[in-house]
Amino acid sequence: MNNDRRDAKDRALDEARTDSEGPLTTETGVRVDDTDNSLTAGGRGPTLLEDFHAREKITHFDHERIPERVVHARGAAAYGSFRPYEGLSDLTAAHFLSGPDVVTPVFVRFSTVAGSRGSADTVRDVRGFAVKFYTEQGNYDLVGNNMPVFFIQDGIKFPDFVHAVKPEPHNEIPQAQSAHDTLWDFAGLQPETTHMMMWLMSDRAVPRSYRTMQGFGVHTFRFVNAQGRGTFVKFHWKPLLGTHSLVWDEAQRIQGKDPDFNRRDLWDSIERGQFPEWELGVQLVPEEDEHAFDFDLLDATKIIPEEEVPVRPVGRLTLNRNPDNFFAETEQVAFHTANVVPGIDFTNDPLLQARNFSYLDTQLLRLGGPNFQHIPVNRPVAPVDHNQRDGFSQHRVHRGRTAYYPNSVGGGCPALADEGVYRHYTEKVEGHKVRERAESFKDHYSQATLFYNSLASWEREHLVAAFRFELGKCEDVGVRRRMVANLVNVDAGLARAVAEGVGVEPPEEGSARNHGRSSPALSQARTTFGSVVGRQVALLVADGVDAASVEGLREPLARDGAVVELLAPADGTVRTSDGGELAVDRALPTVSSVLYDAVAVPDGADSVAVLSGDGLARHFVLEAYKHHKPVALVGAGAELGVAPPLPERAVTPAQRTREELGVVVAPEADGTCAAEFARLIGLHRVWDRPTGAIPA
Ligand code: HDE
Repeated sequence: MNNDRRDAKDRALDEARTDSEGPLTTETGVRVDDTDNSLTAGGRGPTLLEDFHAREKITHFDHERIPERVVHARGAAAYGSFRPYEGLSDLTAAHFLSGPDVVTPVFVRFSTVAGSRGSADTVRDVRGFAVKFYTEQGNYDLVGNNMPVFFIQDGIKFPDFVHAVKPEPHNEIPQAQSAHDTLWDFAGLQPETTHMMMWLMSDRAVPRSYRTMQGFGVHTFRFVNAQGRGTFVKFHWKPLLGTHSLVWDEAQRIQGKDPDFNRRDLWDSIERGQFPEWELGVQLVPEEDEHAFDFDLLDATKIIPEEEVPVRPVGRLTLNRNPDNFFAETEQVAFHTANVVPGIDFTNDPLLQARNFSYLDTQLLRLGGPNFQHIPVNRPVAPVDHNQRDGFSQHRVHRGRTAYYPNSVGGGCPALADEGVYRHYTEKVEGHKVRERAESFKDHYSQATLFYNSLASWEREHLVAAFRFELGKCEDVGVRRRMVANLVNVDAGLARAVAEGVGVEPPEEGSARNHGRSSPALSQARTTFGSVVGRQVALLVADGVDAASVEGLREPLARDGAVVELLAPADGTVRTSDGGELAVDRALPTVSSVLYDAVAVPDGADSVAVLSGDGLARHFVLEAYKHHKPVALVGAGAELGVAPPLPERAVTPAQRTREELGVVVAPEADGTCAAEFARLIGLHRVWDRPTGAIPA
């Protein structure tokens, strides 16, 4: 790597990095010249206990696995940096937010929640978005999700919720799926889940890429400045490429075609030098406005609508380095909500309070004891000095006679710090010891309705289809019925549409009526569009393809950052119509349309004739069309024998043009054709295209 990109964390990791340079040894450094044959009494005799090499090798192997995370087991991570746009010292004493000169190394882990370590990436689920800032004042962990609210209000309900969403205990089915009775049983009986269930049924639950998903701190936190003044704060991560999602049908197919789809995308984009970036934004609420909202700031099932409190952009996160070793770094990284630095404090959100207990507790089991902060990925770049000693896998060799405070024998070290220290916000707290839910936490529907009202029509269609899919997988009709009865409090039309799909009687009107309010910022129709960076574009080719037609599409798209691949019936090369050759990137049987964002069929009568007789090629185009992806048909490409033929016959007589349907049909791959194709790719998907009748 380029040396000027090496930051403090990267340099610190050098100490732990190990390259294999041989010769082979045991763990104690004794050289080994045979690792294929055990030590036996005679060539065919029993293996001898004294074979320390074989025993060490097998014993270590036997102990290679550690418990996977109880939630968020499946993940992928990368290093990078965070740089503020401006100093925020008026709001927070956090040094990493003190000005644009302070660049802080970070490690970010993305994850699904319910599935186990080996489950597929593109399941319908919440995504974790956990950021570890290695600041000069110690590590700060912002352990967020890609949705701004949560399923429950009080951490004591977390085991119940997780037991409900995880595979059912008697047969461990289904893996990484929310579509089963126990989750929906819980949701129907626990109305505080309703708002989050709306998010889970939305397109947010199937992100196209980690690079194209938002992140949220979810809880209301507190900034505290050097004078001790507090300000409530909600954190937002906004992807520079926009927030984009897969189609549910596509997401399911990717689970088979490439279970590592999101992980691979993150890895590959960093390797290509297309570094994923997010903007950090904050919503700020002065302490005196704590009760100014019609919901409770401490309730994690609520957002603060951006229209009420705007999101102020404060800095940029860039991921630019893949880890060296998945287990050592991505698996062993230990996030903890209570890893805070001066200037950032908690609130009394009961979900956050429980997390502040849970994350430390879980690492003790998962990483085998109290010394997990010694693991290289977890080590702060800030100096560490304390009187904690011993424990499993102690990695420090503490010198001296003292491990207590106060001491004189050790010269009084470590002395108490007198500057840059963490000071808890001075908050007055009083109350009776009670086990109850505050009155201000009891509205479970208004914001679920707000979310529904804010969606574009295609987003609503996806949401209704998702509810139908999920409840349709529930065997227990009572579970379906109860959930639909719950939805009527969100919107009667929504409940009716779901009821019709899952065969239960349409519900009566609910207690609440749709209030008609919306928060337009919540819709993905309002996200950033226009970039083709990192978009996967397939060009289907065969012998006889027109070289100019290929290059006319490939060159401009690749120049703008798209990843353009030539797919042919077989790997190797294809002959071009002018007698040349083009290298094939992948053979069609090894890929699938669901792994690409757009497809084009370049000109060349012979090539198109071959592709027309190839079921995989025809299915590729049809399936891409079904999943609302831009299609370009150049010259003879328009003759590809796809049944039913592309757009016209697939649409109602609205007399749409092919362009409106996101299909570019052009006689040649000139600048106009390429530009129009790129424009459509930049729109992500052609959502208005009707695809219900496409049989792919
Ligand atoms: Fe977590 N969560 N969580 N969670 N969570 C864990 O910690 C927990 C919650 C989140 O990439 C565990 O190290 C409780 C909200 C992420 O390593 C565990 C409650 C949010 C990750 C745990 C919550 C999250 C975790 C499992 C309710 C979004 C992955 C392994 C009170 C704001 C971090 C581990 C990584 C992981 C507990 C709720 C996000 C068991 C008790 C809300 C991104 O400690």
